[in-house]
Amino acid sequence: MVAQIMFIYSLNRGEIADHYQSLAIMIVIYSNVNQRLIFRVALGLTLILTAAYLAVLLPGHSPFVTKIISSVLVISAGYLSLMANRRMEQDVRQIFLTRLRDQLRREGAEAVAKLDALTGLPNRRQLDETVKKIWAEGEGDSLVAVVMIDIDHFKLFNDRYGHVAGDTCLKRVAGAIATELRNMDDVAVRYGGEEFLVLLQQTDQSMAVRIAERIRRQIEKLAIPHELGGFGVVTVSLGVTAGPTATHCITELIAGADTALYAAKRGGRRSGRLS
Ligand code: GH3
Ligand code: MG
Ligand code: MG
Repeated sequence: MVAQIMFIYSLNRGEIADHYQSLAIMIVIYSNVNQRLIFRVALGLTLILTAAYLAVLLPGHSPFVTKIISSVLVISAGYLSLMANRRMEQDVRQIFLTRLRDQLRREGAEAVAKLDALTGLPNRRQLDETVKKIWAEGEGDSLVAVVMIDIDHFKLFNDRYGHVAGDTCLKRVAGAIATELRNMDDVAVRYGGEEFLVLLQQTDQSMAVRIAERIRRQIEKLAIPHELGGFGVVTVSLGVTAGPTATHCITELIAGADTALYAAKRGGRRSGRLS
């Protein structure tokens, strides 16, 4: 368009031709501001348009003063619209970065809110989400097992060794539980104070019992001293239930595992640890 304008200018000897620079200015503003070309492209285009304009204007027929004024106007329009283009590009980048940072912060905060602060295990909020997903995706043919784990005589442990040692014990027990989970889909959750829940997918009762026994032995192997616990080291009692998602909701499975757990507790914590 600038080439066309300058071509017409070179043919037109009338006074009106001296004002053609206003059209070139509009084209430069349009490409730099309205089209929002990326800065490098806008800069290159502005240089080419300005050079083309000046190449025709300066040797042309207009009076000297007109040439100076037109040149200054076109160059100023190019410079100012390029500055506007650059500012807009920076603003867009800034908005993008701010949004990205906010999103990452939000996602980070959400992830942290689903973790237990002491043990680093997922908490009940995360459990609720996982449960919703399993029951929604299972379409009735999924087999799920729940293992409830409760540290034996933990109150006595706190009384004997103090709360800080109690916290350390909880962390170590949580770590032992987590390391015993082999399947990516299995989840270990800190369910309450000294209670943990393990959710096993596509696992039947006998398999769940074997996994629970593995967890129990692993915790015993930690050999955390517990003088008042009755066994010399920290032990846990466990309860297991399994069932298809089609006929069991999570509340039923947890209630079943809980009943089994308390039967194990009543059974003396040693002999009936698994039910
Ligand atoms: P049982 O063998 O029947 O399970 O007895 P218990 O003493 O383990 O059970 P009880 O429910 O009487 O006591 C649980 C204790 O767990 C009491 C509470 O102070 C302790 N506890 C709960 N959460 C935490 C925690 O975050 N840190 C520490 N150090 N102790 C905790
Ligand atoms: Mg308890
Ligand atoms: Mg307990």
